[in-house]
Amino acid sequence: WRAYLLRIGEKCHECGANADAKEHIGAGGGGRLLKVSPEVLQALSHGRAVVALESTIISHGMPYPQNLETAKEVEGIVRANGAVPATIAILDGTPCIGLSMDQLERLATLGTRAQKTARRDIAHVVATKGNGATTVSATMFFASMAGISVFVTGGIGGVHRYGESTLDISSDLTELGRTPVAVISAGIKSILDIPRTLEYLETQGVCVAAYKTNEFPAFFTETSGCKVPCRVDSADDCARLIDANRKFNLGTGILIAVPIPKEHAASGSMIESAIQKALKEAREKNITGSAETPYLLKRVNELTGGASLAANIALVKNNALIGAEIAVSLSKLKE
Ligand code: PSU
Ligand code: MN
Repeated sequence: WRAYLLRIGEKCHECGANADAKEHIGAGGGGRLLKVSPEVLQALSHGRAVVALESTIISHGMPYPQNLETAKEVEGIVRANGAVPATIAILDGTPCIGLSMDQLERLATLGTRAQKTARRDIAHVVATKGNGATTVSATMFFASMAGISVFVTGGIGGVHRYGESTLDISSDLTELGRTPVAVISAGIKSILDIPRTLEYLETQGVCVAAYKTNEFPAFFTETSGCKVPCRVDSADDCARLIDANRKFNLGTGILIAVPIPKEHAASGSMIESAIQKALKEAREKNITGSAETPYLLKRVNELTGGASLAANIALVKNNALIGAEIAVSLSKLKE
């Protein structure tokens, strides 16, 4: 393992080619703070396609062993489509970009004993040498630091229902407003307030694009009733969007929302009623803050007899396929 990336123009020890990774991730910058896996390091240093993956979905989003199987399969799909997967997590206080199979297994078996790590938790987890599973916000932060511009996940956080009084608004949204990484997701769950989430993203200056549709998808279902301002119809469309965002140094993220594949959309009304029940329970048990999303995911899966988990796994895999295509297309644009 090498803890830094090559500087621009520096020769790679393994293949002799000149590196074209951004200089700020060289030895003097973030590189010293991150542990980048050899495979990811090679790809980044040569401008090849890399896809960042989050780890809260592994520790808190799915039960063991489906979480480990899914994490491995998702990495396999990214590879099969020409990109290098970089799962991101903090292990023993060190942010790791790209995990080995052992590390992936460790995270999957730690489960909720790993700390759910959003941006606000990064300093704490590092300072205490803890194990942190990064949410979308923290994963975007580290991906950006390492020079990775495409990130695949299942769903992102949003404005919670009644967020206008609780102020429970996921830091994923503010991160999208300040970090130039494109996030490929299946939209947000209807456990959240979708219209308010889209309003909030607009305020944050985030480009929200829907893939092959005019409507923002609602995770388990293809539609939410909310229109998006931008439609993309191919990986190349997405790459051009990311490229334009970068050229103008907008500094903001991009949310690319990919609807769950038709054949996998579990019965919408069944899941919706489970969501209502889980929401009611969460309120009765006073489960709030960062504990709310993991609780709701777990309960909805129990209430739907596993149908929501199966749908979740299917959509993450679909996102991985499209995300890899986008990363490949982007790496060709950069050439
Ligand atoms: N939505 C899902 N599955 C998940 C998450 C969200 O369908 O696993 C995780 C992601 O890591 C996301 C985080 O970044 O939950 C948001 O948590 P919060 O609402 O506490 O910001
Ligand atoms: Mn929250």
